[in-house]
Amino acid sequence: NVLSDSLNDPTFSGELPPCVNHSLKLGGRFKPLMTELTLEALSYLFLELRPGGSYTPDTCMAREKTAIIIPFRDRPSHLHVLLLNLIPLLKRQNIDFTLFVIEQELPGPFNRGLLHNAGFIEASKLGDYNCFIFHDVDLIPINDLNFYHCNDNPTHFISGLNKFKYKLLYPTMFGGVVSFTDDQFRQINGASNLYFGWGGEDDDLSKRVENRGLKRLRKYPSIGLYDMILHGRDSTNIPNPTRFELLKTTRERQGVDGLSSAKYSLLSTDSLPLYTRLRISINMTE
Ligand code: UDH
Repeated sequence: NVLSDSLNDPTFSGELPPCVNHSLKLGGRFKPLMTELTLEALSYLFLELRPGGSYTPDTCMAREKTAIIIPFRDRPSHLHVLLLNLIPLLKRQNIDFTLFVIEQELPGPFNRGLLHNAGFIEASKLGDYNCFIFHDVDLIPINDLNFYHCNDNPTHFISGLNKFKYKLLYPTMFGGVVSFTDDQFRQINGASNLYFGWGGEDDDLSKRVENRGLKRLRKYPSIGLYDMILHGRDSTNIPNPTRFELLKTTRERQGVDGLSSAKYSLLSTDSLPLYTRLRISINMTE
């Protein structure tokens, strides 16, 4: 059969069978490992990743090519815990993925929306990804039946957080971990670039999906479970006082504020053992 030929014959050049969802490797809910390992120790654990943090299943053909985009600044311990849990889960699910950590340089308030856009643009220059999963660094998935796939509509991966007793605060929530195909993200003109500081940009994204006639899908309550690494507010990410005003104009801005207008400088691209590190600077006055 095709599978055993492909495994045993080094000259085999036929196509691998498609990866299927119901893999024996999946166990459902699991207890995450909260140990903070160094990046070096982690890289020894995951030697099968290619430089830049890419992985391709070798016994089947993944259904899509996925870029995991992690907006980041100064949270190394969270990143290491995420890598320790997320990489094995993605491998068990037979995902063809690359991990991108998009990092905003100081000074200036954090801008998560603009990091989404910059991550999407820069990752697209480096590979032909057709699925993008935007993933906060402090959210650890705890059920491996929560497939890191794109769907026919943008999808919110979180149905419950430990912080809210494994529920959500409100039904239109669309932050933390969300997936878009390449087309879906372009169709909504990406995320807003105007939210500096904490809050609002995820609600703006939620409205942008709705405004363009797309649906927001959500994982089943027993599947989309995450443990958030509890933390305080970052000093460079204080609540944005203009967020409520901005949210009133989402529809009017959507065509001109987004992927099409994202302005940033790419400072460096580093192919590290477990991820591609993209450093950018944002000029708040531009
Ligand atoms: N992020 C960083 N560094 C920062 C700010 C944000 O990496 O300095 C990224 C990171 O991926 C994070 C995401 O942006 O997961 C979202 O930011 P957040 O974790 O601050 O947002 P969240 O709503 O946190 O999860 C709420 C702050 C809790 C304060 C509780 C006070 N009682």
